Amino acid sequence: MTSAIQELDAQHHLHPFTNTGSLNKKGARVISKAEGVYLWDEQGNKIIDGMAGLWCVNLGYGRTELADVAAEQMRELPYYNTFFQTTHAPAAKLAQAIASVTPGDLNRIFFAGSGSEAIDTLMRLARHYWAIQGKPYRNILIARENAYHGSTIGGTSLGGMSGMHKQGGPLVPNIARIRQPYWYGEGGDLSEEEFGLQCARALEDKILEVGPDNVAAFFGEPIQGAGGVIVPPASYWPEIQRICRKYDILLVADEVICGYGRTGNWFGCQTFGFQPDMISMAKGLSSGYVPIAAVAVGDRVANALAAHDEDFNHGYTYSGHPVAAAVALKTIEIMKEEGIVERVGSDIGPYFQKTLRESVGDHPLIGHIDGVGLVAGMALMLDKTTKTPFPSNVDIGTICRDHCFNNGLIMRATGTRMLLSPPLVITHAEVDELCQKARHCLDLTLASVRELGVLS
Ligand code: PXG
Repeated sequence: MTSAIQELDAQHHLHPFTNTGSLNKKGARVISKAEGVYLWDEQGNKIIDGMAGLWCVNLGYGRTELADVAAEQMRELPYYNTFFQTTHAPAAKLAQAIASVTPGDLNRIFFAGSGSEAIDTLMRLARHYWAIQGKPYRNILIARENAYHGSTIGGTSLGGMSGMHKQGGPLVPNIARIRQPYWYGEGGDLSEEEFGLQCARALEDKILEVGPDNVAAFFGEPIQGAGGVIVPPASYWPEIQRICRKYDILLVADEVICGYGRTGNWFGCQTFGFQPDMISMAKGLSSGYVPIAAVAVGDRVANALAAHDEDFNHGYTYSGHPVAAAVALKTIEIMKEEGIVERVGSDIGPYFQKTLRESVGDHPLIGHIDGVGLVAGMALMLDKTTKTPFPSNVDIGTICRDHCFNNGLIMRATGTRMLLSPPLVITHAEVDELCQKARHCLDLTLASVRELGVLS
């Protein structure tokens, strides 16, 4: 039986990253309301949201302060643009608030509506920077395999998702890619530290291959999120930074998931010990309550733009949208007042990592757990002792994800990895509940796999 909402949805709604025909046959899950770290579906089932929406609802659901500032701003000034030498208080104040939390000299803020738009901005900005240095040939962008940088044509081209590259091309030219630093999956016999250095040195090899004088920038997520929560070895990012500096290449961090406290610092680059020239941010910037994203630019690029007597011909109708900016400003204020980032770094983050490992680390399906702060990725293995993966005809991630949803837990599956990224306000008791549910759903997954005859 499908509900009236499911019917409308099946008739008229095209969903992102979805097989439309197959979804329409079974009907989409309808989420009706939310509070704190919980969601309720149309049937009244209560579900703990282990993914903070889509890595974004960091302050949890039901924050009336955010609703109130949105309503006030809509009454006062619902829209005005920031083109044509105009500004307004929410955009200017938010730019200052962002600069107050970004590390180093990342003090100039450009606004966008989504992470993908922020990435497109950074791609254009990196190339434009070199063009105004008189080096337009420095236009190759280097990124990583299995990176996710959004789904506009720019983000798709920069990202390293083969399933996306196959569709809607041709892609943006002059993008090169290097391997990802996935130690558990690809590290072989190397120590974590050695593997991290080896992966970083792949950047140097690529720079030398394409010619150092042709490279504009290196882009990377501090932790690859959608790629499966790939946490790089500690040796990785400092070496990447060293190589970028050696060849005078811009270092760009995509902080769309890691930014705003997820890893226990305001930004992922602080957790991994490097200082980017530019960063992107979205999601946690407004705790997902309104669409807004931004790019923070360091002195090197900001000063070059200021010194160059020409417009940068780039911008969006909703760049610095006043309602979105007011909500983001309030989000940052709440994060500061409630000490959210410090709590992730020193209390709930370590508690989550420890409890998750104690709850599921010894489970027969869990080969390895990666994670820091309030984000984790778990590798599902057919045989963890011999590191044997599941055969490709067994969609183990989807089996596990469906058990989770049917048992009151949202966990995201990406390939054979299960991901968690709960709201940053989650309590200790809620972490316990989440981890117990994860264990239970892994048991159900194991039973399903046995029924399929894949495991005895
Ligand atoms: N960069 C990173 C690192 C992201 O994670 C984007 C850019 C693009 O942001 P927008 O706002 O344009 O979506 C993202 C988005 C998933 C999933 O399934 C992850 C994202 C988006 C949708 C799904 O894990 N991340």
